[in-house]
Amino acid sequence: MFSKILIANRGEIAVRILRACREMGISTVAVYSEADRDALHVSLADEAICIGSAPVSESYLNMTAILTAASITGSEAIHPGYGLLSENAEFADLCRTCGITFIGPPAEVISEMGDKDAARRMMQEAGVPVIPGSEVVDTLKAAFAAAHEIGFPLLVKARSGGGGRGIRLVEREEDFENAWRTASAEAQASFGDGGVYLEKYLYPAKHIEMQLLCDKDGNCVTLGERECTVQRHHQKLLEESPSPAISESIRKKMQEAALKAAKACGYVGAGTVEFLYYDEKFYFMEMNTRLQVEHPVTELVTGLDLVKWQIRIAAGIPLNFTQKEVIPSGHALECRINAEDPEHGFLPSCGTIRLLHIPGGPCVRFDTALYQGYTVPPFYDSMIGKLIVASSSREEAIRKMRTALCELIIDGIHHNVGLQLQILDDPTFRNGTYRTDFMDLLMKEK
Ligand code: MV4
Repeated sequence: MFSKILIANRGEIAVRILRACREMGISTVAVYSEADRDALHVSLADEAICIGSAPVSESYLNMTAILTAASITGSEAIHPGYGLLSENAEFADLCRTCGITFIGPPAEVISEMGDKDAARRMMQEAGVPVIPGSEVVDTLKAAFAAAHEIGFPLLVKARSGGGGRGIRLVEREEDFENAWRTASAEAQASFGDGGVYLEKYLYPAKHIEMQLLCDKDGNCVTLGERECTVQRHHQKLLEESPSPAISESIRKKMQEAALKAAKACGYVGAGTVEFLYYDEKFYFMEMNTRLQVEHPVTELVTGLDLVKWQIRIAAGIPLNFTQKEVIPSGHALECRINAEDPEHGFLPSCGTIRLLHIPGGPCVRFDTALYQGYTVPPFYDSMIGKLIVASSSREEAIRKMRTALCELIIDGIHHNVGLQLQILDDPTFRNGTYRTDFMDLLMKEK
């Protein structure tokens, strides 16, 4: 087992990983930018190294600075968290070259699943249903031919995109050429790869993802699904497990498909297979090769600590349970708390936390890096915490979440607690039939 781990991240996920390490008796190294000098993860770590200035390109994405910090502190492993370098195959490979364990899948798997076109092809060959679509279309002629076969509306998706980045909706044929050219140019600018492919737009649908845990001996288990359909501008707002919308037989088939996906790419570590559920069928969308923001939802219904299992697997320790022993129970909900101003187009809000009161009680968890007096900097993602609750039924969990949201106090910045309450109170959310058009419809009501 590792004696020292460097956490190459910030905010709530850095605190989350630090806690897991401390519980395992592993020393911790935090890295921070000049803007994060007063951040919670810096004070909680055993050691902390300033790796650059505020912009992520100068600090949290600075691979050389991070690897240097790992080297001078004698860290044996690096946990990348989510976002940032967590799905950067080059970084995973650099860690390997430096003899430092990257806590995640092999670089090759990150690279394969990061190529959304190759991933789709691999899944098709493995017998996993994929969304009707095309391979990369790099000429206008090929693009139009594929578009005519798929039909409209369709999505143009960037090969190197993912999680909502590099997606463009095309409703009509007359808009297609411009959309294809623009999407490709934006992909080239954003990802250094202009490759785009087409997918039939399945709408409205549900977004359901399956959590996987695979060790280095080839043992792979699924830990149940999470429903992540409540999204605004491709940013997840609320997640829950189990999904209120799928039957036991669909769940079993989705689990089998997720295991096929893991086997096909030789997955190791914690991973997530994202599906779209439409017209009572499910389709592979993409595979995330990192720990997800919403992992606590799975932790609360399975009782497993996913971060600790990531660390154990990276250290070569095999799973000590089988699929039959994974018996999710109860219902969990997560509401993402963002520092943004709903009265002004959800613009990011920063400032000093004057008063912070965190709700509690049975199965109420608030994952955050906030503390009273902390100043939220303007440089990073606007998510400042995740409120996660669990109870015996979905109705009870919704009631518990509502109570916790009403108790939560974050004075000093704008936030989206009001919007979360509106979501929870909506009849379509409450009856579980909400789909990908949910937020558009809800915002129209406002
Ligand atoms: C889709 C889709 C429908 N059809 N792809 C991909 C990234 C993720 N953030 C959303 N994604 C989707 N990809 C095809 N071919 C629907 C979604 C989707 C969604 C779309 C619009 C509004 C809300 C959404 C919530 C979840 C998934």
